[in-house]
Amino acid sequence: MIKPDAVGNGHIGAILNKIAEAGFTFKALKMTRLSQTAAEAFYAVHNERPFFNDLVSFMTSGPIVAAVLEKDNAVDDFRTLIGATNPEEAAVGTIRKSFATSVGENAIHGSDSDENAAIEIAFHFPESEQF
Ligand code: 3AN
Repeated sequence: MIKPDAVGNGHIGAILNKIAEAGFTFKALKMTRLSQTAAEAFYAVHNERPFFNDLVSFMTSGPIVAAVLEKDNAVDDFRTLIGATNPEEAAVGTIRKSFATSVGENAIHGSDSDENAAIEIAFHFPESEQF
């Protein structure tokens, strides 16, 4: 997901271009806005964390871009491409270093395992929108 901060700051095109240049293929893509219920469900794993309410509020604050990406070693390679959760710690050239403003508003989300990727793909896209 490209998060509301990066969408609002006009970075959709630049971020999609970086993803494509890194060798990922787009299997699904859409702009949408998460409801409160959807954001709470998506981040349910974090619901005991102190930042949960801020995270849900931020993720529902504007549109996001959801994508399904394909590549060998996609999960690890995408997490390398996006960089550390805190943009101050993210490596130069990563998406978060280039486009994120803070640890809470960090421009982009990537699945952390193949198993969670499958869950998150189904969360955003019916089979008819996956190619
Ligand atoms: P990542 O997105 O790098 O996998 P997670 O899964 O630990 O990081 O956290 C999910 C999201 O929760 C982050 N993308 C960020 O928006 C938010 N978040 C994580 N840690 C913090 C924190 N210490 N303060 C505020 N928000 C945070």
